[in-house]
Amino acid sequence: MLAKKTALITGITGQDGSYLAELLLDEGYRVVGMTRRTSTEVHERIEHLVDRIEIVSGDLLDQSSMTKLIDDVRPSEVYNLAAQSFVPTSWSQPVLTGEFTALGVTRVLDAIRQVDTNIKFYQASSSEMFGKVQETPQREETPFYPRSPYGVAKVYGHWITVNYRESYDMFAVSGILFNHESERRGKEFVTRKITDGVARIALGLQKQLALGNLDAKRDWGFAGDYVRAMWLMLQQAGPEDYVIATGRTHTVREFCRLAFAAADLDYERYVVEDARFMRPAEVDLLIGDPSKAARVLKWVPETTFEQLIDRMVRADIARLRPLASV
Ligand code: NAP
Ligand code: G4F
Repeated sequence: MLAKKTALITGITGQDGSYLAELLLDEGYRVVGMTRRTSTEVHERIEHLVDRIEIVSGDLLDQSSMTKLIDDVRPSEVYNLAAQSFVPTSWSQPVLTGEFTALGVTRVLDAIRQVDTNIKFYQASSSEMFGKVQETPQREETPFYPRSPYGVAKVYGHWITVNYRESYDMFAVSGILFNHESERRGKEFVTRKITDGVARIALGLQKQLALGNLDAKRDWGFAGDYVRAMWLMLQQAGPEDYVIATGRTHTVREFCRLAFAAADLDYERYVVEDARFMRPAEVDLLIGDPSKAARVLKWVPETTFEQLIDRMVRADIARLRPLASV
């Protein structure tokens, strides 16, 4: 019998970490998740998995904890999902964002270099790196032009991954993922803010929904589909970078229209534009070209935009319904 492969996931408590842990357990892996020390241990997204995964303590800010952890766990694959991932926070905390989201990648890579260069590494890169887009649709070769400290940090994370691959012959890949969402998405991100708002308005718990730029366009997919692409990248014969996207783009306004319609509401009656949610520099349009992923990884997204919105609205209504009857 083949020995079980071990995967170490940084950021296991996040949206993607929870879906990736489910996928790797289904694939027969021993799954180890790194969490950072906090005074309260709320791991809502992985509560249903706690009996099947191992949780270890570490922090992307601390090199020695990362090296010791990799040495103790001896994973065959490392998925580096941990980051300060909310774009607006990267303007209010630019240095911390750089420490987590940029230098954090080097810390993980260097820990692997010191312990065992045969460990495979996945870096969670982002379509935010394309920023003020230089080409449409965006593909693996499209030049980067980041528009936020977060985007700049992710560009660093991308290139340090490429550099460790080329310097130390490591199996290190950068997955350039476009926006992916789910009912587990943080409520500060626009899709979940909208579906949570729709549910509250439908249940009489809220009257209005204040949003920023309704004209921004994103290529939105379902997180459950995207974590499969991460895994597939590490199962290939050689390390390469991939764009993961649906190839379709929609405005925030369109997301609103469909999400409110899913609860038989007209968004124009409830959505108000609020300058507080505008950004100092915006990414106006993202649309990815996932043809390399389709050709090499045989990856295609399974959930449509409409299905994604529908499942998110239904989940938020089900979650909030008990509050409405109090
Ligand atoms: P998320 O829900 O915000 O999760 C981020 C994770 O990082 C959380 O588990 C968080 O732990 C952890 N973390 C933050 N700082 C840390 C530190 N110093 N040490 C250890 N852990 C730390 O993000 P996500 O949506 O799952 O995204 C996963 C990754 O993909 C991120 O790197 C993100 O930037 C990138 N990405 C996301 C998308 C998307 O559309 N979702 C697209 C492209 C790229 P706590 O629970 O302790 O906060
Ligand atoms: O949902 P968002 O906050 O996601 P954003 O900035 O695209 O970043 C997400 O996707 C990236 C991949 O491209 C990830 F790397 C990153 O970690 C994160 O997961 O905003 C989407 C769009 C923006 O154009 C924003 O200006 O929605 C617009 N928007 C309009 N009103 C709003 C709001 N965004 C938020 N968060 N809140 C609003 O009220």
